[in-house]
Amino acid sequence: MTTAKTLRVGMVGYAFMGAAHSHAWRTAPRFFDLPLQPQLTAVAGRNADGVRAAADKLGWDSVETDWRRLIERDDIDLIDICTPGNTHAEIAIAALEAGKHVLCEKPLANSVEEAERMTLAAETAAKNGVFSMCGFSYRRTPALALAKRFVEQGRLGEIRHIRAQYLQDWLSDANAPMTWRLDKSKSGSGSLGDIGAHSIDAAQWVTGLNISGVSAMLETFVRERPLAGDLVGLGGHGDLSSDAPRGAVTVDDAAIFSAKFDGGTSAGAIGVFEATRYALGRKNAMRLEVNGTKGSLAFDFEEMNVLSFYDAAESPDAGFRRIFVTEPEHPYVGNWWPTGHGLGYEHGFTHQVVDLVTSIGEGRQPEPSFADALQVQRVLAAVESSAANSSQWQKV
Ligand code: SOE
Repeated sequence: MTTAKTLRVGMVGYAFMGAAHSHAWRTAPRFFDLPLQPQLTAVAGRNADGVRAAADKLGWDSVETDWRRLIERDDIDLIDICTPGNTHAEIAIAALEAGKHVLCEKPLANSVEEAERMTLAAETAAKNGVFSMCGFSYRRTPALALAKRFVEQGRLGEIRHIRAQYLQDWLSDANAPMTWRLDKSKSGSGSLGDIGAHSIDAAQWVTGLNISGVSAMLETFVRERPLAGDLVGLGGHGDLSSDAPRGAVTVDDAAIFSAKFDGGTSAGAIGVFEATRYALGRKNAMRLEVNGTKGSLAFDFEEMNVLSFYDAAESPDAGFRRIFVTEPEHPYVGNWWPTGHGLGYEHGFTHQVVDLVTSIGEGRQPEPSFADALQVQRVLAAVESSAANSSQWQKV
């Protein structure tokens, strides 16, 4: 029996991300020793039947139909925000002002202005031991965490090139329905913020370098799609009749940009980024390649348990070595299965909970902080502004 104190969680939203977070809250204390024991105290959603069904399925003790009630409740310590971006700022700031810790899905907000207000609220709350974190969950993929460890150990030397792609294909069907992810007023941007934000965060985090300027291009291939009522989740393939009412897609379908990195000892690093949901056959190819003066590393989430590493000190024909990141000495892995067995998509969210709860329990600011996520938001804004100005160079 555990003697750990509790951390009572109230989650807002219960679709794809809500399910992933629920699984993480339930699972983390079963595989990791945590200083606080998470409790799935309440979940909030506007649809009374929907939120009740989600609570039963995902394991929450009670429901609310207004997120404000979660914040008023004194039996809740942390608010977990799993809703579209247009709601993040209001919920996060209200929660922090009420003294509740916050976990907020990515991207942090729909604008730099919102992200700045959230960061100010976060920094004020942190002075009173109330913490916040943004959910860039890919940081917690063991192979990417190992990549960061290699960079910190100096095994890549000085960083020259960063190549980041995030390729999916779930929108390639022109009849796939409209979802909130395609509505700028809800999502802020399209592929850029939904998946490109992950690449930006991962590239900056793994290398320890920040993007200082960009030149960008955005494209929307399909400008109208069938309306799909209250559809949640990603949407999938369209089986709606061709005369179904259609709605305007107001976000980018694809984003491409080149970038310059600042900071660290590698003032000269340059990068290329690509994010799209139209790369047929690529399902969740979140890829990162880094070339340094001593070696290179490459990662692809479609083979998430592998990190490829090239060490220039070895014979040139040794090539890239495929490291199976499935061993107890690798980040997070020792708490799971016997050597060699591998992990999945959901583990990133579980590790996110582990890191968050550990930081809160130890009274430390968790990472990525809202300030870290604000830096990503500034890059997103610079990309949009460059693209709107014929790819003109835009400082971040
Ligand atoms: C959809 O493109 C999506 O679910 C993103 O919203 C997530 O952040 C990413 O993990 C997978 O793809």
